[in-house]
Amino acid sequence: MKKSVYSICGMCAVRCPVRVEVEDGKVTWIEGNSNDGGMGKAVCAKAAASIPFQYDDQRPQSPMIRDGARGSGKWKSVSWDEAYDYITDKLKGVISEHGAKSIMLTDRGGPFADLRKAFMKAVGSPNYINHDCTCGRNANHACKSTFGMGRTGFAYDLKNAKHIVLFGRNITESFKIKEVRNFMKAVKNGAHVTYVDPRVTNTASKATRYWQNIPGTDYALLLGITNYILENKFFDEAFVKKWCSGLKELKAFVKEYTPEWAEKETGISAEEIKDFCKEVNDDRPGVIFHIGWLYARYTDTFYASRMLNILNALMGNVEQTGGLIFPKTPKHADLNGLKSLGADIPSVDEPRCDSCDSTWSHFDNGAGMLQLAYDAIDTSKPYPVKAYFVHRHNPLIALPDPKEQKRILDKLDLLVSVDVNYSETSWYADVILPESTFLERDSILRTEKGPRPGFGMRRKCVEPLYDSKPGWQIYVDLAERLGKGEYFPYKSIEDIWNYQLQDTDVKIEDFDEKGFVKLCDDAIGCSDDNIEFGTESGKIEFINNSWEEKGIVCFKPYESPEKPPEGSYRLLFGRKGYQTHGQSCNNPVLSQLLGKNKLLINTAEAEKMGISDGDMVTITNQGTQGEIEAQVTDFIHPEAVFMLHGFGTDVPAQERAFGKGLADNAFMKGKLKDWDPAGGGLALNESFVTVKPAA
Ligand SMILES: Nc1nc2c(c(=O)[nH]1)N[C@H]1C(S)=C(S)[C@@H](COP(=O)(O)OP(=O)(O)OC[C@H]3O[C@@H](n4cnc5c(=O)[nH]c(N)nc54)[C@H](O)[C@@H]3O)O[C@H]1N2
Ligand SMILES: Nc1nc2c(c(=O)[nH]1)N[C@H]1C(S)=C(S)[C@@H](COP(=O)(O)OP(=O)(O)OC[C@H]3O[C@@H](n4cnc5c(=O)[nH]c(N)nc54)[C@H](O)[C@@H]3O)O[C@H]1N2
Ligand code: SF4
Ligand SMILES: [Mo]
Repeated sequence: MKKSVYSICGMCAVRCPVRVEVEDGKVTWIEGNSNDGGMGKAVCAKAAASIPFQYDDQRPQSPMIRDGARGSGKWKSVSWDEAYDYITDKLKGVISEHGAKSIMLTDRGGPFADLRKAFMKAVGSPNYINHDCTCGRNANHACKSTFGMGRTGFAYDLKNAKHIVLFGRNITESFKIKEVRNFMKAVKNGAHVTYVDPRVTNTASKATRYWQNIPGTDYALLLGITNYILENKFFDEAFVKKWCSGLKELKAFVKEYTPEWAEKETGISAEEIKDFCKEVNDDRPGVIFHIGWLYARYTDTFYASRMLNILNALMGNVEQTGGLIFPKTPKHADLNGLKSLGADIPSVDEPRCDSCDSTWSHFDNGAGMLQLAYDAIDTSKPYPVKAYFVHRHNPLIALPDPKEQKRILDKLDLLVSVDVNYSETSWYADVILPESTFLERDSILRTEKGPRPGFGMRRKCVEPLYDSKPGWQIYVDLAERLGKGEYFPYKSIEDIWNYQLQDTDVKIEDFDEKGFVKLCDDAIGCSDDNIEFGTESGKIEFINNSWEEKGIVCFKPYESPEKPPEGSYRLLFGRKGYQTHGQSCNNPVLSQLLGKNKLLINTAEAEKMGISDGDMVTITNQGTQGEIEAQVTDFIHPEAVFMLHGFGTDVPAQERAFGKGLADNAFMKGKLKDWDPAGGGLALNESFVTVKPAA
């Protein structure tokens, strides 16, 4: 028997709408859900590789409890009841000794996190935290400190843009499908694209202007650009007058940062900077300065992102075709949204372990800050944190310095990983709970923002192959066992969906036709009426009081990045279009396309050391050494080397990937502590390695 199921892909965090074909209970095909015009039938290679992943035996097949030292790889396969008993026994001990706040949970954030947030609320802990200190936090806080809202509080109208400016936002390789399709439409329409990166990427090849700046100098370049734009009045004065505050202070601050100054700092010529400014002046308001996504890079990246936000404001591109658009929510259609699963659970009146509600109150405390939670585990300050649930998250690859992380994790009484793979963190856990894959499970409903807001549904396509459970079931079961069942009274996913939909006119059956439901027939267009900034003044604030009151300046004087010590290179990283972080390296098909990572090194530098393309080299960072194949290329700045993130796994159960390539985060010793109190993001590109031919 053959059937077609509309669902939501789970092979990366983008979570595209898909259509899946199933024949005799097996998945045979996956493509984009073409009911969604932005998507068409397109999916990426990672989604296609979900089918071999689904039928792979190198993934956890039942709950497992550690049967040796942490990380020893000795496991006992157990029933769900045994695993739950083990976990609840430990949790009850932790709760009676330290209180429920001693439990924390981290996950990958996103539209399905509401369930885990509600679970933590039910348990009585304030410590829900997501992955974002290593991803978009700097950009998020930069947007919050200017526009008063998070990074996803606006969408980019790429398709209609006249000029797209990308600072290391490698939009065609580190992609979202709908976004890259819109980007390519703009390219075809003749839009200008300015791409800045010390490494030539696929996106650089689509650009009309490529700048190879000295690594770590984005902020200098942006200061030079802002200076020239203000000096020459190349900005939307009417918009700024109406909607922005702090122009006078901004002008005074950037006065010294001329294009000529920026040339010396960045290696980009003053003349080219000026030409660029003239071009964006002609192209505005359809100019988009992308504010950064993985902008957890340098100690001043928050300030670079702030300047990108300010440049958007200067372009007057808000709610303009080809600019920044407020993604419309059910509220914009005068309708109710989904009811949060935590809405009827009493709020938790305990301080957060990461102090994002006190010391760090300028940060968004919904997502928290994992590096600060690690400090709490390590020091028991502000209080002991003794139990840690890691859901769809792999900190031992995603955060720097796995050795240091393991030292800290050893202080826990309980570490539980809920994963579909044997991740590095699962392998170090006390208990692995295998979640059913996205093809095997239903998820809670999500809100889909956009010109026509609505809701989306992930539906189970096939029965679980192994003894796994969907995430919603795991948390319902655990809540029940912890005596909190009253807050999670759901017997089925339909109970959850009906709870979420209770304030709307939408029914579960309404999702059958397309896989999603739109709440209005016509797109809600751009209008000044939609403009609503979340700042205290309701304006775009070039100087934000919440930051200044914490003693953090909004206009930070420029400091040059550290030069690599003699014989060293700055370690950069990124991703390719057919990999997802550390989770795809062992995929049966993707591991054949991309079996390991290599070290990109500049040709002239390699020559100095007698290194040829394909040679093995030894890299060292503060005592950590590894061997990797060199890829000698002109396409990288001489001060830097580059490797793809997500390789070099030390988990033997990932047989195809084990020992292949190197893990970039292992060469970032001490970097758990290197983050900017202004933006909160870790400085992942502030590590250096020495390189020499392998012995
Ligand atoms: N050095 C360095 N560090 C980085 C980066 C880098 O490039 N270099 N990139 C940063 C970025 S941008 C990010 S977003 C983070 C990403 O960090 P993570 O969020 O940790 O990475 P992912 O690989 O997306 O997913 C984490 C885990 O989710 C599991 N998983 C996948 N699907 C499912 C599922 O359906 N259910 C469950 N329960 N688990 C699932 C995967 O097997 C994996 O172990 O890393 C950051 N850290
Ligand atoms: N195929 C695929 N797509 C993905 C993901 C995936 O795992 N796989 N993950 C998704 C996620 S979670 C994220 S956060 C995004 C990340 O997407 P991006 O934000 O685009 O980040 P990266 O892919 O890490 O690309 C970083 C680029 O920054 C460059 N860079 C390094 N130093 C500097 C500098 O000083 N200045 C400038 N201007 N550039 C610099 C690096 O050379 C690299 O090319 O990708 C998303 N899309
Ligand atoms: S980008 Fe590819 S892997 Fe990621 S959700 Fe979309 S289709 Fe799936
Ligand atoms: Mo990310």
